[in-house]
Amino acid sequence: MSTTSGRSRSCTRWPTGSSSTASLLDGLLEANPRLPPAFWPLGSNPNDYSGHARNGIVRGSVSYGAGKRGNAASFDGDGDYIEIADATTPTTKNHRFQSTDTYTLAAWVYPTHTGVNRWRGVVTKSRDGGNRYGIWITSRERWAADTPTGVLEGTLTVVRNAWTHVAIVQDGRTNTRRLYVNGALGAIGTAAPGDGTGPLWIGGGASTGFWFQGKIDDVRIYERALSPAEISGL
Ligand SMILES: [Ca+2]
Repeated sequence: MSTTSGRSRSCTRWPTGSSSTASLLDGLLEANPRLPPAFWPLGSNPNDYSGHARNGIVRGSVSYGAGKRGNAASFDGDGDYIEIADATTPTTKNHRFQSTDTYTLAAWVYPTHTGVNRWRGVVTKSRDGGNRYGIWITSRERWAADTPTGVLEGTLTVVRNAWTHVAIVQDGRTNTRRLYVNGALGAIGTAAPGDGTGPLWIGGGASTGFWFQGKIDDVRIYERALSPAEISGL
């Protein structure tokens, strides 16, 4: 490991994880260096390992324990979450998207308590202001992609105490937005704007109080549409 500051960061890997995960990330970074993903492996901290310094801040108390890819972040459902501030500089990814933009938001999720007439935010961007997007568990206990123009809700009931992979894929070129649950298409709708300037939250909808209870692992944002095969490999 280099002892010099700055460039030594390139040697840093996420605390725990599989080699296949590393290969997928590295390939994407090389394929599209201008628009790489954001990546929160949540092994022991809320840091972004994509190289874009989108490190999170823990609000309340978040613990780390056995997850899907190494460790995961654990939330008690009572107001604890990770906050990633909206970026304001042009050289830092801001994670704001227009309806004509293409992106993928993906995470592994292990709910220990679900909606039961109450929505729960899993990974949500700018929920409190502007055009939002994000992964939610709805009050009907279903996985969903929420936007200001409508909710894309799957039909499968959320399974508690089990890992489920959830991904939202928006393709601005085809004006579509898809929800994938464990790699399978769960719902499809039209693309929506998600350019609000509020923070990204892992573990809740912040001031809405729709806290997530359980574990979240391996949160990623890509600025391209991952294929179903790629999603299944996350
Ligand atoms: Ca992890």
